[in-house]
Amino acid sequence: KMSARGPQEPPHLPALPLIGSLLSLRSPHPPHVLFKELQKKYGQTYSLMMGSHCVIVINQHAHAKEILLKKGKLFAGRPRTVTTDVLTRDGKDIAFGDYSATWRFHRKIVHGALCMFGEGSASIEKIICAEAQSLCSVLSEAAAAGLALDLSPELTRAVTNVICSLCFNSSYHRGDPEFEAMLRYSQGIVDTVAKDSLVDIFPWLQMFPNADLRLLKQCVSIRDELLQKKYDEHKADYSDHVQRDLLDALLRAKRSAENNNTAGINAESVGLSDDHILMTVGDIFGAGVETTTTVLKWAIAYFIHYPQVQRRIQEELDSKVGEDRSPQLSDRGSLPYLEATIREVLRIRPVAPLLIPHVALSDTSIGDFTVRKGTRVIINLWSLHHDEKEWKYPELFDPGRFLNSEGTGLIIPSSSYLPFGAGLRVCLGEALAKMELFLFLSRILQRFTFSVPAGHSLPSLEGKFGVVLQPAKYKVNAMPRPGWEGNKWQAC
Ligand code: HEM
Ligand code: PLO
Repeated sequence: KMSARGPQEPPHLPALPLIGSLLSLRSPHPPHVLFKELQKKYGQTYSLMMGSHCVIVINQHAHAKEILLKKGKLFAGRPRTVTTDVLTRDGKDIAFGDYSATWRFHRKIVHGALCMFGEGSASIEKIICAEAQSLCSVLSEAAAAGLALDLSPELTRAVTNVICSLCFNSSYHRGDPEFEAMLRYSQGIVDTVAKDSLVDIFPWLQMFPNADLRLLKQCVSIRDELLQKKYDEHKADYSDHVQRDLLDALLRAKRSAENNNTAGINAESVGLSDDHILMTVGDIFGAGVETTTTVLKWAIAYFIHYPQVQRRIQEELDSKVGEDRSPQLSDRGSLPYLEATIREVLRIRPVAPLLIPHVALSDTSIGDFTVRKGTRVIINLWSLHHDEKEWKYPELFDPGRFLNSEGTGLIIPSSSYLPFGAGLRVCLGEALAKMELFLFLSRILQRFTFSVPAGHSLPSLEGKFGVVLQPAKYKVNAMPRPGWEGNKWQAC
């Protein structure tokens, strides 16, 4: 509905030529926090200039839903930036690629391949449970040695092996040099990519932009070599009759496009070039590793801060699953408190606090505000998830908000909650991520209690802003629960 005044420009931060609104964006806070603060002065929806680009920032769910759902197609574009172009060979991937037939086609293939893993002997559930079990064995060893443990490398390896099975039908052992290399390059990419669209203009990160770009290029070239190796191996023993993984699914689509060449459709024209395939797998692999690992690290950090939450999940596990078997996906319905906790972690520390920027594909509007074609739109999920009008004490970690008053069923108490985005650009891995979070967390909490090691301080809950919002490094004590001291081996 239009206001009496009719269409209007959104409030605008002061801007200067070349540097845009840089001077108004000086702040010790990370961008999502600053953008939330700026609402007080400019209102929930405002615009600013980043260099020569017009950007609209959204801090409320009504406008976010108008953009993602009601006008999803009008806002399905992605901006091109220097760093994402380096990562994705000029947007030949899904996440950073602009709206196009090729983008749609690749989403469809990935979606189909992920669904295919629902059934059969190599089902996603079995793959995840096997990795969760091997994670528990490592934790047992460390616990037996009484070590204060940085869980990050082992969580990453477990999550990597799940996505590695799905993408490449392979996995990594501890100490595998290829895995160690992957850990390093992926962190280098997380630290540097997508900074130029947002963060490059922030003074405190603009100190060494060239060093950042050099690091990014180095990391990307190591990643590309690894992807290329997997690709060559798959091409060498590809068969039309078996589809082992996502890469086979992409290769099959490519073969079939090549065989239909006569109809004027060829692999290049539908976007099935080698580059496109590599970049799509690179996206799924990268997203598959960095997102889920980050959420697991946040969850465990919060368990340490809120031991009563950890205890209540364990009580729920003890009464609904017991200790004679491991939790499985079919237990999800009977473990509402664990599910509520996962939802609360995704609310309080969203993986992608600014989503990925969207772009208006034609002249349009948001509420009463006019929006011109090409405008970049940043949806500040942080503001949605910490909106005081929608959430009581938004900084309080309280899984109970997601339970009904009897504590027996799950609810979504506010529409200001979009951890995976929504609409055409909604996360492709939502179902997979939720399965992983449930199976990993239920199994480790069945067997271990986490606490701060003597002499260490509590994990920081502040978060390091980047393409994903990661917790700072911390160490934990993993204490086997009564009955699990010997790490009973449990089948899936
Ligand atoms: C996009 C969240 C896990 C693959 C996104 C977006 C968010 C998100 C907020 C951006 C939506 C937008 O720009 O509007 C999450 C969270 C995860 C998670 C919270 C874990 C808890 C995964 C996993 C995969 C994945 C495991 C891989 C299988 C993708 C892809 C996109 C995406 C490919 C780009 C979609 C597009 O631009 O069309 N995700 N994600 N995500 N996610 Fe996830
Ligand atoms: C993570 C580092 C990898 O080396 C490359 C990579 C690919 C896809 C990206 C992912 C990184 C970070 C998280 C992203 C994902 C696509 C969708 C996902 C941005 C950079 C989210 C949360 O939106």
